[in-house]
Amino acid sequence: MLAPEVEETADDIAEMEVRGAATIARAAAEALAAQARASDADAPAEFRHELRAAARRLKDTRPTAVSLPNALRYVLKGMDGGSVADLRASTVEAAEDFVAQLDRAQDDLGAIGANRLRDGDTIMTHCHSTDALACVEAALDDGKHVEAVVKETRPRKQGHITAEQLREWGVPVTLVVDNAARRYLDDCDHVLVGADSIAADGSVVNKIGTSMLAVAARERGTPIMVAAQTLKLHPDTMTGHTVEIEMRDETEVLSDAERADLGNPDVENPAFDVTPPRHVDAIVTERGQFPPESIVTLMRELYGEGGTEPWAEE
Ligand code: RUB
Repeated sequence: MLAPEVEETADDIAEMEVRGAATIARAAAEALAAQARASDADAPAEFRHELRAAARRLKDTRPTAVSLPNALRYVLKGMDGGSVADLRASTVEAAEDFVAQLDRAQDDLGAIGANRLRDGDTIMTHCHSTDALACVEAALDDGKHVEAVVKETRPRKQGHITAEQLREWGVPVTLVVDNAARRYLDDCDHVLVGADSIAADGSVVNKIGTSMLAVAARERGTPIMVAAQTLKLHPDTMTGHTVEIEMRDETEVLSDAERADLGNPDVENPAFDVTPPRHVDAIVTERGQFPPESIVTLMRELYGEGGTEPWAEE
């Protein structure tokens, strides 16, 4: 039986109460630990079966952020032992290790990203990324003054979360609608975004609108920096798989009543897009910063030749 925490976490991820690739990964690892603690399995096989079922329930919530399957993979690989007690303890420990690593990676990445930001720089952000904000936080800790132009990020307006966080840190923020980005790029020294997945060729999958911003920034000569811990590297893309782009409910774009008023046009709501590597200057990870084209070397080192599926039914 699935633990209530697993059902709650899966619903929260699907409804975007829990959102952003790193936060989703953390919640999924913690949900597997909750499943391990709650399990009343009598036999090791039954325990493993339950954990795999919980992982599948969590994985099927949102398809684009690879941090989610990477987190599940990490925890399930740590599940080890010949008794239910050993399996439980090792699963909980793996989940705790995962969360600790995630925090450490974000701190290390922040310190590296902060080196790219000079005192007095202005950044432009899109969506809300904890990895990207870790770079700003580290720059502020270094005593640098940073200002921000924050894109609203339709349709879910995650830019508001970014603005609120930056204001809490005392950063001067100018919030603009997405369509105003190009006008303000001349005032910005960097575009700073996060990622949901990085493909083997260095393509960056992130919130819808990132690629349009990157094209405009290239044209303006504004460097584009992607802050993405290695948890965002998508191992399946080494074997030719593409990253699935989530299509969300159209009511996030406009209500049924508004849609009816417009004569019921078709509406599409892709949540993410793909920015090609030639539009990205640097991918900043906890292992250093990389030109996008070289990220595959790190991917191979960390993930071997591709992703495994430890959650599959045996
Ligand atoms: C969030 C988004 C973020 C990345 C990185 O999309 O695109 O830029 O997930 O975030 P959504 P982080 O709001 O649809 O989940 O750096 O926190 O992992």
